[in-house]
Amino acid sequence: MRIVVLAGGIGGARFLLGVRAYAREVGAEVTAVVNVGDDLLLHGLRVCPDLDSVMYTLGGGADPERGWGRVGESWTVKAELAAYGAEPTWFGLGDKDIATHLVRTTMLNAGYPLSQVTEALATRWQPGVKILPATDDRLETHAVVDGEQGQRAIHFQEWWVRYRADIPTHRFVFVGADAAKPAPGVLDAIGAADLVLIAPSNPVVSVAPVLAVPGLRDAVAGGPAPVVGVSPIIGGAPVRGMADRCLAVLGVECSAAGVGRLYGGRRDGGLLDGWLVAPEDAGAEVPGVTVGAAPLRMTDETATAAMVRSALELV
Ligand code: GDP
Ligand code: FO1
Ligand code: CA
Repeated sequence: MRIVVLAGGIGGARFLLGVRAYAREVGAEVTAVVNVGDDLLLHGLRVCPDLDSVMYTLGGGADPERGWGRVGESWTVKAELAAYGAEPTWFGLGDKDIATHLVRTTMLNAGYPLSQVTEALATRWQPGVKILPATDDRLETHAVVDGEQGQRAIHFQEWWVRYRADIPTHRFVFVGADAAKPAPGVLDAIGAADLVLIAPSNPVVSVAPVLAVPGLRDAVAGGPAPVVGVSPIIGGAPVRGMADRCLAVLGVECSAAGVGRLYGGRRDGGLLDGWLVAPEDAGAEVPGVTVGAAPLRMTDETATAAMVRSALELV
């Protein structure tokens, strides 16, 4: 059995722990197609928050409380940069994490595509699933906000970290998406999949930029495998993070049903065959989609693997 998971950062990473556990039980192969819209160039270094969240989490090196970066991190470089007055001061890189960005940036500068660099980094972490960036090309999420002279676009990280997603926002733009190609292996994995899962990741700024890569959405919607999504919204609120603010920008209700309808049923040109919601959201209706309810809190691998089994039962 082959399983493909569309994933962002922490929600994607924790879900993948359960998918991997399930896959080990049944002898399945897992490919994660991960968002790169959060990526940024900082102090000359290429930082890939969602790829790193997935790699560190599956490799046992993630900080469980913070939800991003390395466990047991130190911040000497961050303090030294601050002593120089180096901008931005609102985004900090940990010392251990910087080693990842140094290796990645060196390889990228030598001409290797991000997908190959990601594979090379993963030889250290042995994540047990194939981690693919959605694209090797530049694809950056920007938020269009009110500026002093009309609207302006700011990088997703400035919107998310500096402004905590709490400024008047008109829309999101996936800069570079039009010209991006799916990374090598992405379309093949989707075409050969027996099941495609949409992780309980942020639908607006984690999953949408993955689907914005030309050809990727069509490969999922028109592919042979059943597609099941898992709701990141429980009881009308995100489990963590600011998905509510992201959904508000799109005018989408922050509910399990709202996100399910945003993805839409395959029958109506959407993506989903099945949509898994939490017990408190049972009764949510998504036209053309089989909706099921199961506990959706990813407290440990066993609970998360049970979510995967419930997702499979829907199709
Ligand atoms: P990010 O890129 O690090 O922001 O992470 P993702 O986009 O992959 O995931 C963020 C989403 O994960 C948020 O909208 C959360 O609501 C969701 N999430 C986090 N923990 C859980 C959980 O235990 N269960 C469910 N269903 N969703 C979760
Ligand atoms: N999030 C923050 O809130 N503040 C930070 O200084 C910060 C630094 C950072 C460095 C590397 C990395 O991989 C992630 C980092 N994050 C930080 C998390 C990140 O901005 C977002 O949570 C994700 O991009 C949203 O998916
Ligand atoms: Ca993200």
